[in-house]
Amino acid sequence: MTELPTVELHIHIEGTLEPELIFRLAERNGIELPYGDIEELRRHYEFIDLQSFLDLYYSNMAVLRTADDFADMTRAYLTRAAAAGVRHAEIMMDPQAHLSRGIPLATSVGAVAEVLAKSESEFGVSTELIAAFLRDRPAEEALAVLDELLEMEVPIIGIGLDSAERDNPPRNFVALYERARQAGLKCVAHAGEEGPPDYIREALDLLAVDRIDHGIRCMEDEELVERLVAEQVPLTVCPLSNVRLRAVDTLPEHPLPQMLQRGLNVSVNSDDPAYFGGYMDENFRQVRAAFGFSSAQLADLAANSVRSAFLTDTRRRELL
Ligand code: ES4
Ligand code: ZN
Repeated sequence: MTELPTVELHIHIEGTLEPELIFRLAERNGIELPYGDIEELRRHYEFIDLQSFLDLYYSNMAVLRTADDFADMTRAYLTRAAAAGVRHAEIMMDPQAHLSRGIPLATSVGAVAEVLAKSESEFGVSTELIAAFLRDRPAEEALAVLDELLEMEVPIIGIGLDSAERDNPPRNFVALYERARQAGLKCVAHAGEEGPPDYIREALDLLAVDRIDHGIRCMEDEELVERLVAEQVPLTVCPLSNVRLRAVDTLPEHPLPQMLQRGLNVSVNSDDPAYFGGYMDENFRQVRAAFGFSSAQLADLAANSVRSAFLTDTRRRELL
């Protein structure tokens, strides 16, 4: 079966690191993993909240050491994404998570960017790279890393904000977003995943973001929903992620149908597919099964992704 052509706006490249590749890279780099085999590692993929996932996500990154490791991870994602029907992907990565382990930006970001430069010709997936900053680390560190990225002239289209959301509000990163915007970068931020609706408001008012990653908790705040509808702010929703991190209890209870019904600009995305049970194809398969979306609703979701992407008009027309 050929997959529905899709555009992916919310994906962390480090979240595509599959257990098989973790073991292969560990062996290649002479790293002793705290798990005897893949099955033992997989037993740790039961999460109770965002933090319990982040602990494993950061711990597994220890196998990423060389430029080849980052390149192999990126190629594995592009191969899988192409098979899932993804035609354009805007990919986040966490440079600080590697820099803090002693991996230079030239190795981590450099290798990912080099593979992405050929993704359209080699995999049929056009791509953009977004440097995401860790909100549970100091804002000064984020600023210094952004400055270094700008000096390196790595081809990033924008910046993001991720990691532990609770008690790490967008207001801590005003200077970072000001500098990014001055440099001509697009701005996105995770907000309203675990954090309160007010963090979505802060990301809009204080960081002037172009998109909100997740944003599902807007549904608790009617005034905010009305604003998001009026301004057609893109919300990059990740259904399987929300279930696995227990932002919602079950997929049938996910607010996605209500969000579409209200006229919010929502898209479906995979977030960290190696951790949450599936790539774009599986996210679409499961939301179709749970909600029985009509072809008009599926077309709305697809159109929302295309219009919310950071694309040239030429490429946007090709994807519509
Ligand atoms: C993330 Cl699901 C999620 N939320 C926040 N930060 C993240 N980094 C990677 N995945
Ligand atoms: Zn995310």
